[in-house]
Amino acid sequence: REMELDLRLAIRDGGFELYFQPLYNLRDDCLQGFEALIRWPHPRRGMISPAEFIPLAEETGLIVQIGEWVLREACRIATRWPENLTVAVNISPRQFAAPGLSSTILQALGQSGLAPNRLELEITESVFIANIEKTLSALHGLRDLGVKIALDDFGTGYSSLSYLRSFPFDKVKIDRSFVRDLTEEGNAHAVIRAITTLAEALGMATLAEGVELPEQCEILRREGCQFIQGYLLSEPVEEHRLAGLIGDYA
Ligand code: G
Ligand code: G
Ligand code: MN
Ligand code: NA
Repeated sequence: REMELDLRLAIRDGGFELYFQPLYNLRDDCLQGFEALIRWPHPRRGMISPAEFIPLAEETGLIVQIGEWVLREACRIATRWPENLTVAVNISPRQFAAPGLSSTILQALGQSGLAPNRLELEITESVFIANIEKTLSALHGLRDLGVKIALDDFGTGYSSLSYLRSFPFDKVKIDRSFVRDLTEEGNAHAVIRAITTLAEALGMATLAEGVELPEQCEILRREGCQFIQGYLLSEPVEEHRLAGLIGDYA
């Protein structure tokens, strides 16, 4: 397929870019760090969204090489930020299952000099579908490297609660579908409260994704959610625009 060939060329020629979106701490009103989000400026087709090419990269296994680039680049860029800021990197299920993820992470940390606790890995519930025992031992292995682990898109998968109980995630990222409906009138805030209460009881932080309105932010604060992310703060931006955001939110 043409797109697959183009993906291989982009891997070979360094044809991807990382964008960054701020993660904001509502408890102390400080910037926590940024999530790295890959972009593919295609020579003929313009900017291609990861929603379009990550599935193909997963199918073909090319995600492993792309993911290595993302990890290296994200760690390298994060070393230029103030030392209290973290970088979050998405790890797709195939990348998680492939051998060598922890050595890739160690390499990215070693080459950049980034402290392990400044790197946060985002995984989705779908990694648990494979083999729960293996998944848990892989997660503990990653945790032993000193990196943080977040559960991404929480609430969209199957029996989320059993996964929450089986591994001590540092953070649970509440899917934006729960945030979209958040108004004073509806009952969506009750779901947020239930999730933050549960996460807190299990010793995990919560972040709400897709926060677009000040009203949503205030409800989230009130319902005990610690972190937010979304267009209210900023869309994902290029590295050269981060200094401005760091200044605004520091
Ligand atoms: O940034 P955007 O909303 O367009 O991302 C769409 C999807 O692509 C999201 O689900 C996001 O998690 C995923 N994604 C973005 N960057 C990466 C990446 O570097 N690696 C992986 N595996 N997924 C990514
Ligand atoms: O699956 P993941 O959470 O990694 O996906 C992150 C994606 O969510 C990014 O591609 C980003 O473009 C998108 N996103 C970030 N903030 C918002 C927001 O406030 N509203 C909506 N609709 N999408 C957002
Ligand atoms: Mn994510
Ligand atoms: Na998400």
